[in-house]
Amino acid sequence: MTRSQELFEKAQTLIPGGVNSPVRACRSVSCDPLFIARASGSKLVTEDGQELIDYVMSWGPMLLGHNHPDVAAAIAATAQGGTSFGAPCRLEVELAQAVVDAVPGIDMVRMVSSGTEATMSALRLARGYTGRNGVIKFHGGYHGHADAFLASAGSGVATQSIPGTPGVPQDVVKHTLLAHYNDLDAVKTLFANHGHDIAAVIVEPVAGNMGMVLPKPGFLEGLRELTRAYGALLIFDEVITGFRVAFGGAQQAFGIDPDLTCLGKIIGGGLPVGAYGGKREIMSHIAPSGTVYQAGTLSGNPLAMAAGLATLKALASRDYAALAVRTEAFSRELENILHSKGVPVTRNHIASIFTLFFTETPVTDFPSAQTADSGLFVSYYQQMRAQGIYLAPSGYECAFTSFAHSDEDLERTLDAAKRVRF
Ligand code: KE4
Repeated sequence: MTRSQELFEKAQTLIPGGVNSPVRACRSVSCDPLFIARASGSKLVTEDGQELIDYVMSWGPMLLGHNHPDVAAAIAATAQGGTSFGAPCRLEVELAQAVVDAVPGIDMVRMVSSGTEATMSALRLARGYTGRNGVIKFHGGYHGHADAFLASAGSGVATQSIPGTPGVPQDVVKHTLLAHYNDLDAVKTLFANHGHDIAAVIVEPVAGNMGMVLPKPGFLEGLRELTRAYGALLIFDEVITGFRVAFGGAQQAFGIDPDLTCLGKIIGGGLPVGAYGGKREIMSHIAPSGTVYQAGTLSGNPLAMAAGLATLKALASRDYAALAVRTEAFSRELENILHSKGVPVTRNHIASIFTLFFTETPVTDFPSAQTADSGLFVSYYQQMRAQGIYLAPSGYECAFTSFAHSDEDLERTLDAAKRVRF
């Protein structure tokens, strides 16, 4: 047995499925998970000493690359003074300022410890602020695992083909209204029928949990107009896209002004940080300045704030456009290589994010993403992993490049793809 296999066997006796987050179990690709011992830059090293070129990048946080020296130094230095005080500290003010300075739609921000907490809190705020209960989300959209969002969710819910929302009361999800991504007419109909009970629309401005799907021209603008017309809030879930699609997020890239924005992943630099923020007039309803309650023991802890701050400081000077050009060319070449093997492939790309879907159908929503051939994906995943290329173990996730991926990494990945046999 390999060390990973030994650890996985033990883990399964102690942790449900042997993992602390379902998608890591690799069940949909019929593999055992690899246990990672350490990471640096674009590489992971397994407990068995195998080096992998990483395109999961901890599901998005590692845009600088793993174990960036500035981030590691900030964590080490801050830890000398303690890790969590349960009281205000300078670093949370500094990270709040960095987020407000970077994200156009955020005047005021509250730190939490995960993307789930961010979206859950943003929805509660929208409901408290509007006095309404309804929320519109999109099929295949994933906003973390808070009850209200586990209706037709993407990411691990879609990957595990979990039916419905086991464990979530119908009374909760009855307020969750669904439309297909990019289907503005369906949203118009929902507003026409329920408009004055809809507190918010929550949307990934670039979808990342049905695979990567771009908003069609006019879709985000249409959501902005509809929410304004009906007095509902527009919530951008930028947990993936924040600081990745652009330093100011997808809202900066697409020029949309949401009422609330949810962040996570990159703003923690690999430590647990989420955040929700938006217009001052709305955010001021959050306790203790307002009456909408939300709290957290480790929210704003200095260690996580230091990691996030060091990450944003380093990213502020990075050339996002150059990384986008490299990622576009790389993902296009991957698509061409797979096409040359006679398999159907459709590619979606923006910035440092892409997904290759094994289908000829253009992928613009969850149903079209579901036309992808999962057998081809599993074969591709397994053969690439055997050659040291670490992809997300699900067709409903994204591939992420980073500022640490070298030309050699990309070339080695293309060479591995050339060796894949279907
Ligand atoms: P967390 O609670 O996992 O920090 O964030 C939830 C979340 C919210 N919104 C979006 C758009 C997200 O993508 C996520 C989490 N993303 C998944 C993968 N796509 C995390 C990986 C996992 O669940 O293990």
